[in-house]
Amino acid sequence: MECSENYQLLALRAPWIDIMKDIAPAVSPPVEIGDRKPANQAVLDWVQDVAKLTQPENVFWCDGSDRENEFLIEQSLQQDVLIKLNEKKVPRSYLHRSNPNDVARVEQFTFICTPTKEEAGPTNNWSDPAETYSKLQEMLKGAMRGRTMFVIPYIMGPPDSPLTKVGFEITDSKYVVLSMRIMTRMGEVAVKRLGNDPKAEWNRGVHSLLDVDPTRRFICHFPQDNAIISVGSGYGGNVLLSKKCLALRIGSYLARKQGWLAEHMLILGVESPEGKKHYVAAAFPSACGKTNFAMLIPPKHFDGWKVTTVGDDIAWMRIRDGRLHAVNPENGYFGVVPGTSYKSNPNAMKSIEHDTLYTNVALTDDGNVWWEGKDGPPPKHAIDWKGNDWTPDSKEKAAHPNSRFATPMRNNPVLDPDVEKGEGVPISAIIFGGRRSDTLPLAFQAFDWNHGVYLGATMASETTAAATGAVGQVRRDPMAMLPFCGYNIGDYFRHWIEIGKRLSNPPLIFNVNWFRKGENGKFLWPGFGDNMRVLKWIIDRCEKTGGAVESPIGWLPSPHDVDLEELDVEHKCIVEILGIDHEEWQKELNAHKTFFDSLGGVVPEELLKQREKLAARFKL
Ligand code: GTP
Ligand code: SPV
Ligand code: MN
Repeated sequence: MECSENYQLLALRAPWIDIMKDIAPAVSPPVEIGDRKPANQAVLDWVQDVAKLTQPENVFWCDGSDRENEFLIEQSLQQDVLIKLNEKKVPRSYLHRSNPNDVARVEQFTFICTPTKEEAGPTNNWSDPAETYSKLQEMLKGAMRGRTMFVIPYIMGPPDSPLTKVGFEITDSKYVVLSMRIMTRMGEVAVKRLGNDPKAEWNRGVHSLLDVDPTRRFICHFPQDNAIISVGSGYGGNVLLSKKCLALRIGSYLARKQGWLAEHMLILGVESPEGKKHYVAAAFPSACGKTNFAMLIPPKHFDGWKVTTVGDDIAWMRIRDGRLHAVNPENGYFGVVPGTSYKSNPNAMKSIEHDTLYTNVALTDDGNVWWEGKDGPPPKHAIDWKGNDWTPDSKEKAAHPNSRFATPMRNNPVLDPDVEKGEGVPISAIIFGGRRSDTLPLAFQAFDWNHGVYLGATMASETTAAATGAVGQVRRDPMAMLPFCGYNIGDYFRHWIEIGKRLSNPPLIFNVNWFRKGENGKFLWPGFGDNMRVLKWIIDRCEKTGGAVESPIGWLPSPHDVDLEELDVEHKCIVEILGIDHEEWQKELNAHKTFFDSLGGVVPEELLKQREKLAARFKL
């Protein structure tokens, strides 16, 4: 059989078409695979309880070894969970298709189950813990019959960091096991870190695909128990419980209790030609440019400048010597595929050329992957993300707009050398940014910490395909944490203010917007590598060498404060994107008020005062 036909055939056997077949049949591992039980009695008891409830055919204890991984890949290929890609074009890489009803995070079915509704606050869905446990237990009864129950030990954070947390995820999805091996430090390292103390703290995560029915899809967090239960989904953000569930929702809850910060932020290093290095952390909402910014390649004009990646999605930050220090709790990137190209993000392209697990991209006839925005012309024929024939004339997209890659961070050619440093990297600047077609200028700097907290708290962004629901609607997304803050947002703001008081050397706080549009509806700013120009201004401000003018909203760079050398953008566009329009800002100010009012009295006094001061500065 021709290679091309082979790939088409595989594509047509997408598992969700065959409704009679169980979507996750059990595997029968040979001896010495799947049998390495940890010794900790609390883990053993918990696994036994979950097994009693879900009744799997067998229990598979994951150790993260190569042999285990090879076995699970082979089983996944046999069960059509994965399609092997062309070994020459994308070595050791695979394509997974999730159910078309299950392609993004489901915020409306995500719950914070604290003892009281007030603890979850006005921005979270809340449900009563006892009722929710009992509802989920009902759904999980016998849910793993005929399936294998995998037990995944993992840690979040570098092995020698004081912030590092142990988690165990139980799942009946092989895709989850394979992804967790990329995204976390999995296996022995976690078992060792946990040790034998049955009272040691660790996160309990239970996931079952059930029957991938959207009406039985719930992502529930029990912060007071350090526990997560996720049912009915097989999509990354809903099921890789290490990531949004533990590192952000439970993480932010623990962070407040323990006096640190768990944030939806990239962390990058930026080194000048003279060898002076700064680290910055940036919070942009989902699909708003974190991965791209974290891997930025400076334009030619910035010869000698180097950007390195510590993390692309999550930062855990603690205070050390009066400064914020950040670690990336993850071990891999679960990044947006569409729009990724050698032109926009060469480092991401190099990262995903091999050893990558793709979800919901298109498959070409020669076994390669394709997506909208990839370099070169589209293929004449491909199989789209749903498994259907696709040609450039098709009305539908070949790759889902929220198709993703999972790739080990080790694949990144610009991985920062200090990524494993347990104490973290010192943060010189924090950047907030959203996707705003109007109002928000390219960049500005907060006057001080509390003003910076206000910028974060009032951030807004146009919604994207990363979550189900309408795309392109402006919504307030404080600190890019709206879907990820595991407790009351008012307490979260207060926690930020308190952290500021404890910092003798706080990072400067900035706001950026790569997405402002001109009258013709086109982006005014080229973005991507050219964002280095803004980053350089930010570094100059940290070094106290950069210029800016005082404006009502903060310190604004003038055109001559930003290095625009060799940039092919008309001067009038530069003036437009750097400037602020007082009428637009009146609306923005009103929107801030509406947002704060909608939170029902939880907003700290300091931030209400910041709004008044902002309004007053416009009246001067
Ligand atoms: P999550 O993984 O969902 O948290 O997203 P992220 O913040 O890491 O977003 P990512 O970097 O993957 O970017 C998402 C989309 O924004 C991609 O389609 C990018 O091509 C696009 N994008 C990123 N940076 C820029 C930029 O500077 N300008 C423009 N116009 N688009 C950008
Ligand atoms: C996001 O949506 O912010 C992501 C992708 O980083 S997911 O892990 O699916 O949530
Ligand atoms: Mn994210």
